[in-house]
Amino acid sequence: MKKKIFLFIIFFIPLLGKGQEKIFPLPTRQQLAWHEMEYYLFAHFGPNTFTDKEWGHGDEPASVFNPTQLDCRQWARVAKQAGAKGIIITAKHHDGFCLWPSKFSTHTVRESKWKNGNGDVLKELSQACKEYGLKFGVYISPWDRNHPDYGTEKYNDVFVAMMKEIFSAYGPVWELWWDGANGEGPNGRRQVYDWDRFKKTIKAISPNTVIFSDVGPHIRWVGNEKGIAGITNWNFLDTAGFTPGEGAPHVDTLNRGNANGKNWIPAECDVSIRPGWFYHRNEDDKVKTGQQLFDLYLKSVGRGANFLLNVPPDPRGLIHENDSAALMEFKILRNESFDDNLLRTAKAFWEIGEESLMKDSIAYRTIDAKSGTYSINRQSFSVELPQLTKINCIVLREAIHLGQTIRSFRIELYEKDKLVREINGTTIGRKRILSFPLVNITSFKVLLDDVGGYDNVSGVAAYLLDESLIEK
Ligand code: FUL
Repeated sequence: MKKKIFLFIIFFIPLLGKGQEKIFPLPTRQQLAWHEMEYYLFAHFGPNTFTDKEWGHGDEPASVFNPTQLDCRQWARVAKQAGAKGIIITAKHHDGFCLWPSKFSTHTVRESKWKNGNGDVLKELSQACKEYGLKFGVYISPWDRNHPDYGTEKYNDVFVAMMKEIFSAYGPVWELWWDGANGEGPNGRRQVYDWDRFKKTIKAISPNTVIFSDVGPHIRWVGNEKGIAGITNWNFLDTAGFTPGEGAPHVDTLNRGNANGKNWIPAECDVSIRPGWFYHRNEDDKVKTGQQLFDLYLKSVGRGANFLLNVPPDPRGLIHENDSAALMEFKILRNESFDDNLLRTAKAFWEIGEESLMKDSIAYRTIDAKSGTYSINRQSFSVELPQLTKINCIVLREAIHLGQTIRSFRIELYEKDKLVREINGTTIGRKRILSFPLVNITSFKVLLDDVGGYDNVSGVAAYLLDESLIEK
């Protein structure tokens, strides 16, 4: 099977040269690895699956949780076949029910009838993820409508203890998801969360875990539950004075990031394949189609963010047939669209006329021997195709390990000397997928009009998508 990385023209990017100062926030190694995850599944599962609710009240009897055929290996198999790279499970949603037999709660799988109280969903899912080579993530709602300590300082101890319990029994946990919702607990009180303590706990017990919340510390919410990132999407966010939930920045800020923000906190686009987050039978005919999912992929991954797609298991404890069918349609559309990079035999040239070396479709440019870096005017480039070629999609990648520095770019598409289309864009980030009405071209230029840093474009590819898939 062809690997996508080889389909790109990859530019060799130098690391920062001697004497150059780091002036932009940079991603950590864990965040860089997170960016490469691109697309993974969310699994909302718990008492709500059986009571047809979205937000349980926390007083549902544990006995309602009773999946008849629970099979986490089926979830993992579907995820793997769908090309998703991980699964994040609602270990505890707002109703407080724990999908593992926590010592710190009396509202768990242990109190349910499922497997006579001997079942453990986290154990089954973490094992299935390992077996299928998927990353395992957990959503643990800080809001808890069941726990008697909720609304008191003691609950912060409970929350920390639960996290430790999960991380030691089912780790490694790749991503930890802290929801921002915070309402009243059973005693009518709201909790004052000790976010600093929560963060320090994870840093100490699992430094490689990336933590999501509205404001990070590592991954931010995209500001909507539609799966759509801003067309301008900075990986930077200012968080001083903000907290997850009601204390978060405006949703528009979360959607686009802060152009001059102080921290590298990229956006994750969460959305459900169905109208609700939990499974409801009356939504079986409202599952998003492969084409709708592809459009969301363009609006999330194609805007430099990650795509977290919720596929809620049903009361059997299985991913419903309609959902898996849509996931496979989506997979086929991505393969058909992006398997054939039309630049495989193209040549790339840099503005100052540096030699471009073509090696098996991969272009390298060498580091400037004198300065050790490229100067800003060397960043634009042109691509020449061997023959007149139909395209309607260009993918650009930015060398984000050096930061995010491209503020605006232009692409000029030519048929011989005739300019046939111009595309204007702002940020690129990890990946920018641009789709447009079909053109017949012999070359194009990528002009980086406003760039703050060093040599930044690390890859370019072009494709011919089915016309119906062009971003709406
Ligand atoms: C929200 C929650 O209130 C929803 O139930 C769901 O879990 C969603 C992903 O996040 O804040």
